Amino acid sequence: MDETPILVEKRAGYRVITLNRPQRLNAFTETMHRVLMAALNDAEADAECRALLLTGAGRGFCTGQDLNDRLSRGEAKPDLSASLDTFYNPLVRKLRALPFPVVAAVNGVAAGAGANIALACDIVLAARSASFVQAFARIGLVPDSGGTWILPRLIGAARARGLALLAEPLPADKAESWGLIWKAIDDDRLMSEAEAMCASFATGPTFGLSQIKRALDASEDNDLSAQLDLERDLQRQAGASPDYMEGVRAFVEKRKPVFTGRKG
Ligand code: T3D
Repeated sequence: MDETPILVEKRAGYRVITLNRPQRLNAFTETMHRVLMAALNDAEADAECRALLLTGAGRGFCTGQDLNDRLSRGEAKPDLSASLDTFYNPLVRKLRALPFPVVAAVNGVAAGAGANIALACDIVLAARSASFVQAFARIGLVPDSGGTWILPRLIGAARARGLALLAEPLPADKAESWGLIWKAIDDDRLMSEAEAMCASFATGPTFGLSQIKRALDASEDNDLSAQLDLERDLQRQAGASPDYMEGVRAFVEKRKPVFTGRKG
């Protein structure tokens, strides 16, 4: 079952990464973590890759840690902090830091760390049949993979507490109306919309987009004054990029810009 826990497809300017353990609703094993991280590093190192689409095979997106895998190792009292340090935390940091947009196409249930990995992506699209479950409380755990950080920021304290403590599924439409995700989409249109979005990002001003990611991430910790300084610094770099000049010229010449995505 685990021969290819991750599928990678190269498209023009972007990659599609599919979590591929459908019989377990794409729950994570250590092997899958390692293969996924290698795929993300490979995409990052490829100058032609300007966007990433993350989705799941079968009827689920991802249900977090594979609980069978943990039990089958016979670990009576596993140190879960080691699992977070080695796998989940580097994964969330990597997704946030990739220098291009990451789109999650949540094709089905996203539970436990699977939900929070989806929410760590820059744009979250979800099939209407999908749901988000902070399943951790059902097994005596704490939401991880950034869940306790991102939930209150996206949907406020009351809803974050409800989701985390009750561990009830949140349907995609409600996730959209709460502001947890960008958009819920009819199931049969999810992948085409997600691919169209990535194709558009793949011809976008990638360096500028990466600076937007940086600015928004930093705003979570900065006060207004520090953020104004950061915007100034990032704008200096963005304004020195060829894509800025191309964007301005294209506007004035009333044509579509042709962006290189490069910094300089
Ligand atoms: O441990 C560490 O390293 C620390 C890090 C922890 C991070 C975490 O993510 S902890 C949270 C782990 N995840 C969960 O607790 C979710 C477990 N899954 C579920 O609660 C349910 O599967 C769902 C509510 C998500 C979906 O339910 P349903 O009824 O649609 O599907 P199902 O029948 O439960 O699942 C289908 C199959 O996938 C089933 O196998 P079977 O019976 O057909 O052989 C089920 O056991 C398997 N499966 C689903 N999720 C997992 C899983 N097997 C192992 N681990 C899973 N996480």
